[in-house]
Amino acid sequence: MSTQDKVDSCNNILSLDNERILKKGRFISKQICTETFEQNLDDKVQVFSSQGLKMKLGTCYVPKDNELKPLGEDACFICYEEQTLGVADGVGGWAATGVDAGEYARQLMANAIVAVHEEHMLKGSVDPGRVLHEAYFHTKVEGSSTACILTLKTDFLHAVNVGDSGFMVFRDAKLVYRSPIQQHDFNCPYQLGNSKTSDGPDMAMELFVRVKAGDIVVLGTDGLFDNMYPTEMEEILKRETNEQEGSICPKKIASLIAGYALYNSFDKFAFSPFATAAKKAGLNHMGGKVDDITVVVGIIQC
Ligand SMILES: [Mn+2]
Repeated sequence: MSTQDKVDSCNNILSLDNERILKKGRFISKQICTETFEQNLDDKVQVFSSQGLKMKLGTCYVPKDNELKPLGEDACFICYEEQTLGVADGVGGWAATGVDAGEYARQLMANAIVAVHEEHMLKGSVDPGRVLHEAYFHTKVEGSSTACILTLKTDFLHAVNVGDSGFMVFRDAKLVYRSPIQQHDFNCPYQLGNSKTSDGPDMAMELFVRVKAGDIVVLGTDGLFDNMYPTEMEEILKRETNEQEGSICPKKIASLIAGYALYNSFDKFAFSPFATAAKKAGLNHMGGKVDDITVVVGIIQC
């Protein structure tokens, strides 16, 4: 039994597979959780402060084929030192008015990096909610974007999410957690932006997810989640973790997952997650969804 396992079995402060949502004044959460997590979390952090986990990180971005917009509309960042990562997806609808929402997403993520470093230097730890607020208030260009920012604390992930980007956690190549999405309507996610119709960072959902060594975090934009089922990601993880025995490369996994999603996105007959969601909304859509695809993979280690 590993140290982490012993710790978990001796201590039932938090059950492993539980994700708790802490309701704070400035955060509005769509998922209501009545349990109070804060006190337990403090206890847990004190008890295990010497056993911090780390993430090995890798990313793969496949922008849509568009000569006029070679960078696409997604953006992402990794701050390894601060164990913090983020993705953003500029909302494509802006293109009709001549605005490149990719620029909004890129500035938002660039400002998030600055905020992460400031948090780290001034406070010694990173609060993704504050990072999102800082990034939002410094992003002044036109456009709007979804965003998900995630940081690894001692033995849990702390994340904020606006819209339909998000993350999944896999344990032993099985999905154990998936972040909820926020949307106003089918294919119309909550989105940060400076226009009157955009949402603000107060709309972010704040999430806490317990993790342990060996877990694999997959953060992505809807170009990933609309084209690939978790079971398909599990297949890749099962194969890679069997073959590599402990020396799994996060960049390779990110590339394999992004490649698979890309393939599905061009399949005109696939019953993709996007097609399933469309059907639920009473719409007809066959096949995958052609979109920018961003995948960030974090492999949790002792
Ligand atoms: Mn997208």
